[in-house]
Amino acid sequence: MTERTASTPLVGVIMGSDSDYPVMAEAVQVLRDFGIPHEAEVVSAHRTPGKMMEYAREAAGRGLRVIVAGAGGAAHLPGMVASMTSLPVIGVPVPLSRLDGLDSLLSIVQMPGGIPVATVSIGGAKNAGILAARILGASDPELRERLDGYAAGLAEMVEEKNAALRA
Ligand code: RP5
Repeated sequence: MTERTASTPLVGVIMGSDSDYPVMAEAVQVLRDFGIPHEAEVVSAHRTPGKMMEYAREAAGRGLRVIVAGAGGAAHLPGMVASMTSLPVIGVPVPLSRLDGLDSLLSIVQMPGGIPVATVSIGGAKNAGILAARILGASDPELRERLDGYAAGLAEMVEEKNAALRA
């Protein structure tokens, strides 16, 4: 699966397999909702290592500003990509059926000093998308306003639920 928005993508969402897409789709959805140009592509550390290297090395030059990388099991993709680009990389541990994602989490989160991956929770692709938006929002006041609006909407939702509890 490959997805690319019309204008130059700012966020690259990559995943080790198309079987990761049901999880990673939440990151893609967030980027769509915030109107952030993005692309989504399967790039495997183990099955397409050459493509992974090319993707990581060319990402900044192509205009990408953040990479969201999801993988499951022996989840080497986010760390390997982070070792070949200075763009911020957000890692999403994708849960597989056997170890519930603990293997994915530990594979992604324990990076050696010097090569950071901002790891979200197991299956936390939604937060990965929001974090990517926040990174871009740091230098984009208009996007930051939309992020503030989103947070205000969450607070409102909680209060609506409280009102329903009190009714
Ligand atoms: C990882 O292996 C992928 O990220 C995926 O989570 C896992 C299993 O891949 P498939 O065998 O379903 O293609 O590299």
